[in-house]
Amino acid sequence: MILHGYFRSSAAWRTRIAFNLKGVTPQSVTHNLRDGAQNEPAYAAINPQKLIPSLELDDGTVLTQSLAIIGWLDREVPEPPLFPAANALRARVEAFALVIACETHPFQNPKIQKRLRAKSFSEADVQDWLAVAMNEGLSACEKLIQDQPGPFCFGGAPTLADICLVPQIGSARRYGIDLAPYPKLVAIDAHCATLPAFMAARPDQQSNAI
Ligand SMILES: N[C@@H](CCC(=O)N[C@@H](CS)C(=O)NCC(=O)O)C(=O)O
Repeated sequence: MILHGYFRSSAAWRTRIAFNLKGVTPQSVTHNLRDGAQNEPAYAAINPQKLIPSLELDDGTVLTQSLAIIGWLDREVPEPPLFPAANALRARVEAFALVIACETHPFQNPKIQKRLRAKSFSEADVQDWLAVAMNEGLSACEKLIQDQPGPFCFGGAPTLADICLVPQIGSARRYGIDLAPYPKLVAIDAHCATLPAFMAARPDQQSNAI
């Protein structure tokens, strides 16, 4: 099984956390997004969206989209579960994850930033674009867990919500977003950092980090 990733890709980071939590270690192949390796024909043949990550299964099947890869992994290796058993709570976990994966992270993608710069956005405009997108997403996420006691987003065990949150907080820090308005999210991120599965998935822990 081959996980196509890149140390700084937050979507790949999600899958690394999930694999670590399940105790599964796929072979890792890196594609340098900065050099545009995701656009090479060989990778486009694997993932028609030219996005990281992709997972090549041993029978040659290719899975794309980090949430689909994590869902597949959770069904293949049920323990520990990455979703709560209670139906409504599971829907809340999925909604939280989708706020990040569908409504927040896509705005910061390298190809989107490139398009903005090509449309003559100044660096300040690009930074503002990133800050608006991240603050909208993080602000919703902080509210979505207001009733939750912690230490993870939804209860006492990590779920897909935490798997999506940690890389998004990592991106927010990288882009200099003020996290003071999000004390619950910051506390959960700090708690996740105490778990080896989360720690080992960090970009700076990857052998190909540059
Ligand atoms: N929704 C996708 C997002 C994948 C994605 O956007 N990956 C980024 C890196 S985090 C990427 O490959 N970007 C390439 C580019 O922007 O050219 C997923 O969750 O897998």
